[in-house]
Amino acid sequence: MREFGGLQSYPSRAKDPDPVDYSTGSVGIGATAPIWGAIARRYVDNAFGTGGTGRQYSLVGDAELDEGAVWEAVLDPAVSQLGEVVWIVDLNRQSLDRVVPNIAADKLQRMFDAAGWQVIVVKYGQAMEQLFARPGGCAVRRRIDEMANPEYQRLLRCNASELRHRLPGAGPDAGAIARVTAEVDDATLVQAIANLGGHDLSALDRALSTIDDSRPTVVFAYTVKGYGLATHGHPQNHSSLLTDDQVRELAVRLGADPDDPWRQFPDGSVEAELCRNTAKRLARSPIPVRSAPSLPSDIGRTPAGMATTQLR
Ligand SMILES: Cc1ncc(C[n+]2csc(CCOP(=O)(O)OP(=O)(O)O)c2C)c(N)n1
Ligand SMILES: [Mg+2]
Repeated sequence: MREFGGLQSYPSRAKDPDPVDYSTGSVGIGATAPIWGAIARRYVDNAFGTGGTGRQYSLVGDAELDEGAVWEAVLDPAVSQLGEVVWIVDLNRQSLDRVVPNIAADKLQRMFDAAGWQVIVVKYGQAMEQLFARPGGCAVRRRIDEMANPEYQRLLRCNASELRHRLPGAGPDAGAIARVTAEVDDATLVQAIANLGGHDLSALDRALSTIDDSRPTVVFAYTVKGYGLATHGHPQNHSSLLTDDQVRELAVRLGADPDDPWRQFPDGSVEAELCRNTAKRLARSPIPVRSAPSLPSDIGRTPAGMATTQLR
């Protein structure tokens, strides 16, 4: 896909088919680059009055928060003044090749809060909330809230009967939880367990509408890595490819044709209209490719002898 000019592994202003606002790379860069963008915009606005307006969004991985550059930025007093900065943390409990045993989301949230950021948490989606709203459902919520990451992650790979076996656990609420899981049908149970807030567009929409632009904002959006794919939630699913059979199964589920994967929505359909309007909204003027300035290979000052500040 990359070689054919498709989406790159990292957003790239030079290589992506559609213009992107920031080229990123290693973890940490995408979090902090828009902060520099916000500072630069303010400078341009102060100096020339042409900086424009608008938010600076970053999508940040939860394991990306391990990067030192992230915390240098969060602690910087100037950053707490940048109300246009919004980070959305994709909280999938997974890093490159493992389920992070203790992501301590509440500790992270307190650290942002202490640095003057607005903290918004989007934890559960509607299907999960409906499960919690059933009689006895608060016991299910408590159990999931208190569960360690690896145990929750294991539930994502279970069918309904395995869920009914594992979910009650061994605590005092086991009976109540078993009763709730007995009352819902298989498909509802399996779907509800993986229904985290980051996959619920209306929950995300509500969260984004509460952003207060007077200070930077971080949205902790709980998700499942590889949501909707056969590999979802699997600890080794980073960059993993689907088998041909899995692609066919996915295509059937999406109403797509695996032999014609690039087929567009029919002209005039609601979907085609939505795509067209979105493309229009996101369009950017093309970025001119400039040739690199030539650099001298010799600056005429060949060092001779040795000089050091470290020796007497
Ligand atoms: C500076 C740096 N260190 C290490 C890596 C290797 N690396 C690639 S992805 C990744 C973890 C990604 O986890 P997360 O940010 O949670 O994103 P997810 O894959 O869960 O979406 C790491 C450590 C990197 N790309 N950059
Ligand atoms: Mg992650």
